[in-house]
Amino acid sequence: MYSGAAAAGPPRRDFISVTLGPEEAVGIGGYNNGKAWRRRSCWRKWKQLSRLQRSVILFLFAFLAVCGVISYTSVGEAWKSITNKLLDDQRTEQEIPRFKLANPAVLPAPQKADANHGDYPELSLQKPPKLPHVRRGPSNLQLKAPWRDTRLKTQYDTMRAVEGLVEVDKVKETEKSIISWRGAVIEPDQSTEPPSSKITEPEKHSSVEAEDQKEAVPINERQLAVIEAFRHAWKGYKDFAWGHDELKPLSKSYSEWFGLGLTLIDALDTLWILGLKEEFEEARKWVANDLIFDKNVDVNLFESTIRILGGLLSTYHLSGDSLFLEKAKDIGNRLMPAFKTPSKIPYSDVNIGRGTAHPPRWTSDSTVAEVTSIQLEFRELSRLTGDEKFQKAVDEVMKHVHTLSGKNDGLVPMFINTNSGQFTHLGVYTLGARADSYYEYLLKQWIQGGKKENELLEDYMRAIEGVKKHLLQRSEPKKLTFVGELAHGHFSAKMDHLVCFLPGTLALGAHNGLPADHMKLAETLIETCYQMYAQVETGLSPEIVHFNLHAQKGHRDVEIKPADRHNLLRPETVESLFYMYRFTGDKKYQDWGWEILQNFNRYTRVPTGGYTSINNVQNPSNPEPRDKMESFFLGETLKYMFLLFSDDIDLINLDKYIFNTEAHPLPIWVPA
Ligand code: DMJ
Repeated sequence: MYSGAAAAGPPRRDFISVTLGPEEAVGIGGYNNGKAWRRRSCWRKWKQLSRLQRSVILFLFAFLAVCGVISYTSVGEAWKSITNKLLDDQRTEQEIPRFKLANPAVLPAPQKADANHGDYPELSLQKPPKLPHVRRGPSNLQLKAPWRDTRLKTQYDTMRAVEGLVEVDKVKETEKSIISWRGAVIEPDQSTEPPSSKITEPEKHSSVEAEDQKEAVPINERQLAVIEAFRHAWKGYKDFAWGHDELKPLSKSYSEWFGLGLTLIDALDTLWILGLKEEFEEARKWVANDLIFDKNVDVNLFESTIRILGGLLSTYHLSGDSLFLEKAKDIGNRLMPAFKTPSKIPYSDVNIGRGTAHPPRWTSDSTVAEVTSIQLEFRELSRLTGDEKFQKAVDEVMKHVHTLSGKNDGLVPMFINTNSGQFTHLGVYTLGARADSYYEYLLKQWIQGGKKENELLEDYMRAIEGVKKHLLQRSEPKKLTFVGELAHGHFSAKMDHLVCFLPGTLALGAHNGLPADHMKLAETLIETCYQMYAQVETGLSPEIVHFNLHAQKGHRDVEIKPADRHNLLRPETVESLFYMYRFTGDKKYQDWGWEILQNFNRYTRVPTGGYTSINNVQNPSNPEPRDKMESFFLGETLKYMFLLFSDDIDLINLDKYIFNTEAHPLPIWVPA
């Protein structure tokens, strides 16, 4: 062992002993004599060689000399590059920031989250592979391309770290930009400060460069729990329902609605936002090779617009991959026959292979929410393609509905006739099924178009006044404000879970300059929506609740009828929680969402993959799984969860994007 003790002993010296002979010892003269002698004897030997022998020796000398010169040059080069690399590496290590998990969870990690989520290796910025098919985004976008956002890359890097997949790639000092796997050309992050604990108003940036310099916000534990849930759901879909519409997780099979891979398309932009690269790539391949719209199949205009057209458009915007725009154009064109009606109010169903459309078999009516909640998508399609026919068709519907009689202080009936263009079944008003997204799209179209289309705003403002006047009541005992229904002058204390989109929409309006009392109403309504979960045995909301208007001993605010006690994994409450957190920064909204996620994990998660709707939210010991995972669980519910838990306001910035009613973000044409 080489130790301090050895070093302290007498110094050990290695040496060679040389004995000098008398001739050498005398000095220089003796040495010179020997050299002259050796030279003479060599010359003699050379002369004794044949001419051939001399030529061979000379040739060998020449050859060795040439080799020597060549190898000197290449060794020199190699040496130079090694030296440079070492210098580069040193610089890189000093300059590349280390990502660390910040923002520890307030609540404990979910039961089923991966055990090692707490161990986050330090990692360096990596250089993900460049994908050949990914192109930069559309040239006619008025927005900063979303894929320049360093935050999206940070999420992907963090995911890779969690999976232990990160390879530490050294980034050359000269390399100023990095190509992310999303096709985004981005600048390396300058710093990785933990996110601020409060969501603040977005800063206004004068240039793209300024935005690229902004600090990245790491993914936190709750977001990781959402990613874990998503992957579990995706596993079920991939194993048992790949390319089909919906997963049946218990029977390990699938169901078809349109036969168009609905879950896969609905989930594309969620995959992107969650940073699930491999899954996105696989799904993208399916879209490229297997998504064929030329099929003799009837699809519902509204559902295929919000899920398929909306999903493809938003994925196009996020990825910049023109494949998705091509597919969006294809389905958009195939849906257009729906508008060929006497009134221009579209039919509910279209055969996308044959190019024919029709109303449901039993009526010539369409649903009001359906014909007025396809506008964001068709308008955006016109803007991207330059073909105004899409926008013209849907704008006409809105203009027509704007002028119709039969409204009650801005509240609309649930049906509209495709022949006459008039409302039918007058006198019933709800913000739930069949009318809900009419209200949502009034506001959202106004925002999408740069807040210029006054009729939309007028209709929205009037409708909210109508809600306040006719539909608001308070329950007992907790005095929760809820939105009921009106049927021929009679108030019903019934509220669909679907109505829980409203607090989020009201908050979005207030954020965009509408009256502050909209925000107040949003705050009271989101509390009610949360109670629709909290007051139920499983902590999950039923499809419909009835509120108690009179205090009764032992009764809660929320009553549930046997026919209404199912839960379809719907997103509306989580959606509103997301908006409320973004606009207030109040962490209670994140905590409520976290409770809901845990209850989904507790009662709807199927061990072999996927989540299922349940029949009975009131029975924790047997919630009666329904054996179906709706596509909006991946398209909406988990996406809004992920965004709710994020402290990064630029992760789908609400001043730049507007979510369609299926949670697919589309650009605001004139962003704030
Ligand atoms: C989704 O398809 C959309 O959110 C729609 O607006 C309402 N229904 C489901 C989710 O509940």
